[in-house]
Amino acid sequence: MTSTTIDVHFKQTDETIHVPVSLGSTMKDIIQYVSEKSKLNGKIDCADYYLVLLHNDKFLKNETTVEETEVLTMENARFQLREKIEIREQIAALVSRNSSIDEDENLANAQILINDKQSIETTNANEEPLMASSEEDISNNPPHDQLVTESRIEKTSTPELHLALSNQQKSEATVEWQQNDVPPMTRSETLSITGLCRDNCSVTCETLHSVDTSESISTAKTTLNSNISDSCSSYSLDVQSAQEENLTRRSALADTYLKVTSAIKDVIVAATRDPITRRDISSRFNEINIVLCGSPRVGKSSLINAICQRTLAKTSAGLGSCTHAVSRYILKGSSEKESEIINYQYNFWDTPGFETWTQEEIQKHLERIFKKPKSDILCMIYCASPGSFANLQQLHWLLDECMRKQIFCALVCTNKWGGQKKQRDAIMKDFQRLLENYSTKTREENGIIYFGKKGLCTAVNSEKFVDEDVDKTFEQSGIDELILGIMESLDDEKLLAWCKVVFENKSFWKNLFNFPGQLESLWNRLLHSA
Ligand SMILES: Nc1nc2c(ncn2[C@@H]2O[C@H](COP(=O)(O)OP(=O)(O)O)[C@@H](O)[C@H]2O)c(=O)[nH]1
Ligand SMILES: [Mg+2]
Repeated sequence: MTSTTIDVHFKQTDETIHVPVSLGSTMKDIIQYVSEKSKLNGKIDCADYYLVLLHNDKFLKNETTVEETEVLTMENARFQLREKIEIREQIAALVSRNSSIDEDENLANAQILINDKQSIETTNANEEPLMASSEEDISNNPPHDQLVTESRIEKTSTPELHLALSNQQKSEATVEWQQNDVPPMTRSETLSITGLCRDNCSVTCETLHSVDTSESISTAKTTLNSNISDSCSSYSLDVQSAQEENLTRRSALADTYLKVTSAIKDVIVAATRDPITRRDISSRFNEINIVLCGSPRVGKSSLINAICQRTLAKTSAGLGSCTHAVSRYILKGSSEKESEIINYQYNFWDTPGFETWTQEEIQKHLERIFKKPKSDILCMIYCASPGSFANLQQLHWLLDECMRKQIFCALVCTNKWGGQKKQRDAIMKDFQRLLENYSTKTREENGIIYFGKKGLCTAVNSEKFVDEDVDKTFEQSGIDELILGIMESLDDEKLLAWCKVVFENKSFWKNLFNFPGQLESLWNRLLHSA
């Protein structure tokens, strides 16, 4: 049997360890050897680490032998030992790469940056009765055109000057946004600064604001004036002479121009205290919606908490549900990339009122989410738990509506140990029967039953379940599989957004290595989309 030495770079300690191996040595043997010989003296949990072949970055399963890797026949082949959790960073890097290539404002742009400052906000139904009572909701809103907040910079310089601007800079030159979802505004004021720039850069900034922002408006005006004159006075270029200037001067002017654009944004941010308006002022912003349906107390909130590994929604242990109306739970944050702020927001629409919804109401509510500007519905998750009330006719309507809108549907039997097996089986049977209306069953793997790109169904236990009758404890189960199932089924442009939903779920990323087939396919898809 051939015996030789291979080099393994241990990323965490930045050491290279020479490992004696034979053809039959497994990756697990190598990991153990490196762990013992490294500075960490074997004080690591080998289960948290994995080996890759550096030249192709391929994840190697623990049982793989040296012979199977064919590493001994390669020249300068090197292994690297990495922490499993690092897969998140690698996916983040891929997503980030994707964003810099594709500047479109779509879901594929959602970024995962490690330093993201995530914040969680729970929107109480009382604070913002979104979707709760549509009639009332709509009548409280000002007419659509009254809510348009617009800022425009018009630049009428010579064509030569424009040539000095890159495409991105040009697109920055006109900043325009609309937002239809702000609370009623009481009066409007126009800030208009024209003729300050000698190159005919005229700036008009108009915003709607509430009464209590008048002070901010006045500060904002001053700031705007001073920002613009500061920026522009340093380049008091005449358009005529600008034509004769060299490229350096032109690009300096372009920089100034961008500074002005950014100053305008700052001013508008300062001019309103309304968080929604502030949020929407960002030049790049995406809202991603996940709709949760099912009767009250079936475990919708618990499931979302388990998926995100964050306490996004309150759960209730009492008789009544703690979410009486339709509520939105928000996961939001912002990332900074090349000094551009990219805001993102995930809305989880929790629908405890679903039980009473008619077909028209289902259509109306989904339509409203669907029509939110810069929004997309990532998927719909329907929950039913053994023994709980589930109206199949209603679920049928819901599925019809989702399919019409091409929304992926995950039907989940929650709290799977909470009832009898026959109840659980009956739910799963109903789910399958309904999904078969839209696609044939394509496969069944890891407890997930797939119906192509249309939907899936599965049973999970979102929280530890203690069965006191038999004194037995059931741990959380089926969550990683569900996350992966949705990941596998969503289109590439939605895949990145879903990765972000589960980005903080560190145990999921570690456990991903228990599903090597899925890990590989996920990685390949991400590489492909990047
Ligand atoms: N053991 C266990 N309890 C669950 C599970 N899902 C929900 N629960 C419990 O069921 C109750 C209702 O859950 P909740 O998520 O608030 O339901 P919602 O009204 O549909 O959002 C809470 O006491 C949860 O702790 C589960 O999968 N396993
Ligand atoms: Mg809830």
